[in-house]
Amino acid sequence: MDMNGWTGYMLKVDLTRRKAIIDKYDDLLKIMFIGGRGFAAKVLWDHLPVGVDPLSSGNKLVIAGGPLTGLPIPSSGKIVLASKSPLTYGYGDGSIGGLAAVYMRRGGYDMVVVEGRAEKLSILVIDNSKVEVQIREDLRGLSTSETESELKEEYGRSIGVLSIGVAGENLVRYANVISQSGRAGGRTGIGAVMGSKNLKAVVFMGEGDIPVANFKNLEKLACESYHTIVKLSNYSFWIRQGTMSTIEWSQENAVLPCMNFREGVFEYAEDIGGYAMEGMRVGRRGCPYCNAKCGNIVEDSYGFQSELDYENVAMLGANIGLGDLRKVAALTRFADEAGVDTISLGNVIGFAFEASEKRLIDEQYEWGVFDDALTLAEDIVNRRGVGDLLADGVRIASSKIPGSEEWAMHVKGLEISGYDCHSAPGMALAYGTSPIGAHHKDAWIISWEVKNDRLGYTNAKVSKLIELQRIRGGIFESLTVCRLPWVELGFELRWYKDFFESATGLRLSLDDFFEVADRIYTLIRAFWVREMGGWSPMLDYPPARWFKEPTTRGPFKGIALDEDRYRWMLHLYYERRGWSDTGIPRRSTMMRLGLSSEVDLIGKIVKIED
Ligand code: PTT
Ligand code: SF4
Repeated sequence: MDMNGWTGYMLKVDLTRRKAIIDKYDDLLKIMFIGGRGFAAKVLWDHLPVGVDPLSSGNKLVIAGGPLTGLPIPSSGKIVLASKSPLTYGYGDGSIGGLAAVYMRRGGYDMVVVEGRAEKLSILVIDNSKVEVQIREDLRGLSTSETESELKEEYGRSIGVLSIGVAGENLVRYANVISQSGRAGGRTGIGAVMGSKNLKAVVFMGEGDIPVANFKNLEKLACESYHTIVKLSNYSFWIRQGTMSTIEWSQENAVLPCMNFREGVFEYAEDIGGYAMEGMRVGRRGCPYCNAKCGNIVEDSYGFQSELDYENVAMLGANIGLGDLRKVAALTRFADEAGVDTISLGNVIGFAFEASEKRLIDEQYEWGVFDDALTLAEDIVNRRGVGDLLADGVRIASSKIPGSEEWAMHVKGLEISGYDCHSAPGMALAYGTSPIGAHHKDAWIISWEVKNDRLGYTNAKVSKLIELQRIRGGIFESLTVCRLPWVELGFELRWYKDFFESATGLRLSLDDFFEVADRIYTLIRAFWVREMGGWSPMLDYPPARWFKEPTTRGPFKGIALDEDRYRWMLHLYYERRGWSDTGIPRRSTMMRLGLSSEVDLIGKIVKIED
């Protein structure tokens, strides 16, 4: 059966042998996993050797789109980048917007899987069905924007580029991948995986048509949906501030991380918030096919252009005590050029500042001092001095700095994104159970929690969390389109069912999509269990600081998480997911979700319950 929406092809590239094969993949994958994250999880499960070193040539980089990626509908220019993570040693992925998504699909591929290691620094050029691995030592040490400009000079402007900076080349474990000077993806260390493969960049060119079941209908829907989006009530404010208004929201609700997540309020929040940004803004950027572009461009303290989003400012501003937005922008630009994740970088700098304050390291840093932060960031991406240790992330660094474990702010090795959870148990559980480590992508439950039941540890929160994971981490990551029109503007979910039907010819209900989402979550959990050789609920806990050290200021002063009640919610979460008390998927759950061959393998590694 020919199915539309998907091209049906994957490109497999072996960098060691400099060989590429175009392969038709099994149709069943489309129905069972849809695309993007679903495809990546299945490919990594099926083809990655158990226990592989994430920075060895045996690891694989998966670049995957879904059936809506690159179609002319709102915010479809996104792809998933996935690998075994060098930061967590478990499943890792990230989403990145840009022309790479569009040209990969127009070039004829739903996914590209890269394995091996090039002998010398190389680029991968995918020009429709012509694929080439080129040695490009001349690009070594170039920033991501220099790399992209150089490649545009050579290949023209109609290309999509994914590139790494020096952080990826130097195997900083939280190096990410950058595109179009401000699109950033793969905070789980996908940039380091590319670096370990000597892969400086991937260039996509594609002129083909993406097969669609009912193009007329899709066109009509696209037209209606673009019009609908601009009429949504929050649209004009979103266009003004994008994610930056979350700074004020987080401050008001006392969840803005401050001083390495000690507090949830920051005295200079107003100076780094959405309104301050508006006064400085010189432009707006974003992803292809989006009419709600949210990348805010400002001039940094050196006069260069930099893109500001909430996470960048929360983590490289409030969390390190820096209240000057132009200087925060300079740190963000540094991160973009070096190709390092701003969230982890903000965590690591906060961690180092605290270690210095407590005299656990010899280096002297001070909260809020820009020069200290920049020097440290430079040391990290170049792996110099203490930067070498910090380039491995807070989990590894804290294991070598006695006395720092309780305030190494991570879950499963991935540093926490921008929400303090002393007084947000639902968000703490979202971080605890996210399938990649502490990231808000899968469930930004905090907005619901603040409105509905701030401090409760309840059944309803667990249900809401799973619902959000199914929609955000399941539907959006597998259709592989941007979720922000839905999250921020209230663009309704029903549109995506209609887009899906026009693209593929298949009508799925919300419950059908949820089943796919549950399959993906369970497979990813099985992957973690396989790679860890077992599981402990402690791996699903947030850091000790939030339980043991109440905040000292703001409206929730004196509050900390309650460990017993957190444990109760976690166990309820396991039960709802059909996982055992120790967090391992049950045999019956895996069978129900059609993961029978996976059950056999996992059963050889750990004892699984019925
Ligand atoms: C994402 C994480 C985020 S989430 C931000 S800001 W955010 C940080 N941005 C960085 C950056 O910038 N430079 C840098 N060097 N590192 C950065 N690390 C951080 O990375 C981004 C938007 C945003 S802005 C968000 S929430 C939404 N995320 C989506 C998602 O995850 N899936 C999806 N289907 N749609 C999404 N839409 C939104 O995309 P990671 P982008 Mg990103 C400068 O990658 O690894 O998932 O980490 O993709 O194209 O930049 O768009 O307030
Ligand atoms: Fe990209 Fe922002 Fe548009 Fe989403 S809303 S597609 S992140 S520009």
